[in-house]
Amino acid sequence: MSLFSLENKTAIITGATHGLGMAMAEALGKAGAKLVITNIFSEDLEKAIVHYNSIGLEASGYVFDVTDEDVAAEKVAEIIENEGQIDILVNNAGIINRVPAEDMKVADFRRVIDVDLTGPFIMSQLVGRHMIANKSGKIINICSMMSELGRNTVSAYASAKGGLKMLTKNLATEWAKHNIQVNGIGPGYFATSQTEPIRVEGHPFNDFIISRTPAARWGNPEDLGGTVVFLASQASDFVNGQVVYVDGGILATIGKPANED
Ligand code: GCO
Repeated sequence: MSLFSLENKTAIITGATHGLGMAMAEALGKAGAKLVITNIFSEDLEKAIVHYNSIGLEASGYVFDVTDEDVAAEKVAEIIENEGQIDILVNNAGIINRVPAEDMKVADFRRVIDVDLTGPFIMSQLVGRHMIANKSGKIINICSMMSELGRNTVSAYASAKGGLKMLTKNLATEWAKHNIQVNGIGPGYFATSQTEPIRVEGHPFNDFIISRTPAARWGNPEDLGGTVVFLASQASDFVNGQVVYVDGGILATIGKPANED
């Protein structure tokens, strides 16, 4: 299993104070990585660090907004000074705003693009320069079903996540020569706080997702662990510019009529 070992590696995971980010950070930590967690909310970050430490994982936290390039530059420099070489960057921090396109405020659209697309660019550039100097690195961008598909009310999110898929391919193209692999993970529909409003019992979306997913269930955050460890490890050294969809088969199928099992 040494191909998948992350011993002596350090990973930055943005926004990993709950949900999918936390589950992925735990998987990286259990594979041996030292964790560096960022978030804009210091209280959430403190709680998350206590949680990571309580399950035996080494983790440190840095409070900043990934969309603020000047602050992010200072913080990334501080992280490198304190933690040493950064081997893995997971661009996980993201937001969603569900509003019909005809009603969405331009400022709200811009904010989603800023957090979900420009933030990963800023972090990739800052950490990427350090990885270029080290001649090695793994960058993992957390994409979405919405990197491929549209859905009512998520125009900003789909635009950002579609863009993030292309940023993944572009950075892979530019930085392969520096031995940096840039890949994405596209989670399907997962049971997290982000999907809680559309997962409640009786909500039509809940039944829709279960019938739309060949695996016939919502994903559990732990379902992402194997993929993130693979993409962070030596096992994926010749995998570059791919988005791995972990979706219970959603993107493989056209779906089925309501009356079919
Ligand atoms: C939605 C969901 C999605 C998921 C996920 C799908 O409103 O459709 O929240 O956007 O969060 O990204 O892959």
